Amino acid sequence: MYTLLSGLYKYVFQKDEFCVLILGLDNAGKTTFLEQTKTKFSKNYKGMNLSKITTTVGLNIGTIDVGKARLMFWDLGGQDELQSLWDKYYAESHGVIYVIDSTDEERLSESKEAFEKMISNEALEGVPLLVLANKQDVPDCLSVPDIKTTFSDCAPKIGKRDCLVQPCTALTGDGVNEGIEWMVKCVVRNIHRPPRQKDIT
Ligand code: G3D
Repeated sequence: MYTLLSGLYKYVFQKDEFCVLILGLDNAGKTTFLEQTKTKFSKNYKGMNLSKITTTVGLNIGTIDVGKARLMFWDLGGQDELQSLWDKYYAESHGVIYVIDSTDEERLSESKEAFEKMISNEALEGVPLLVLANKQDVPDCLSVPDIKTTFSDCAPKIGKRDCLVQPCTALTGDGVNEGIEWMVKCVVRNIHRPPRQKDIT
C-alpha cells in the first residue's frame, strides 16, 4: 500500500528537472530576463525592480515549474573573463538561452563570435538553443531578420538541434512566455530521445 501511495505521490508531484544556461554578452539583458521569467512563472515570487538590475558579475540562479517540468536557470556573466567559465557548465545543461542586445549593433559580431564558440563545443550537441533578440522596445533596434542574417553562417554548426530566434523585451516581458514554453517543449521531448554521446560512458 505504501509503495502504491508513494508511486502515486511521485507520479502526481514529482518534476522532471532540467538545467538551462542563460548566456550572452554583458549588458544583453540576461538577468532582467531571468527576473522577468521568475516573476511570470512563480506564483509568490516578488521580483526585483527590473530597472535597478545591473550587469551580471558571477552567477544568478533561479527555478521555475512549468507543468511537470522544473527548469533551473544559471545566468552566467558575459564579460570576456567570465565567458571562459561557460564551458564548465555545458555538460550539465539541457538547454541554452542566448541573449542578444538588439540595440548594440557595434557588438553584434562580438556576440556572434561568442555564440559560435559556444555552439562549437561538443558538450552542447543536441541541446536546444533559444536565441533572444532582446530590447525590441527600443526604436530602430535590430530586427529578428537582421540578426538572423548576421548569424546565418552559424547554421551548419547549429545543425539539427532545435533552435528558435525569439523577439523579446525582457523589461516588459514581451516574448518571455513564448520563449520559455518553447524551451520546456524541447527539453521535455528530449527526455524521450536517445542519450547524447557525452552521456554514454
Ligand atoms: P546582463 O545580465 O546581460 O548583463 P542586465 O544584463 O539584465 O543587467 O541588463 C543590462 C541593461 O539592459 C540594464 O539597464 C537593463 O535594464 C537593460 N535591459 C534589459 N532588458 C531590456 C529590454 O528588454 N529593453 C530595454 N530597453 N532595456 C533592457 P541599465 O541601464 O541598468 O544598465
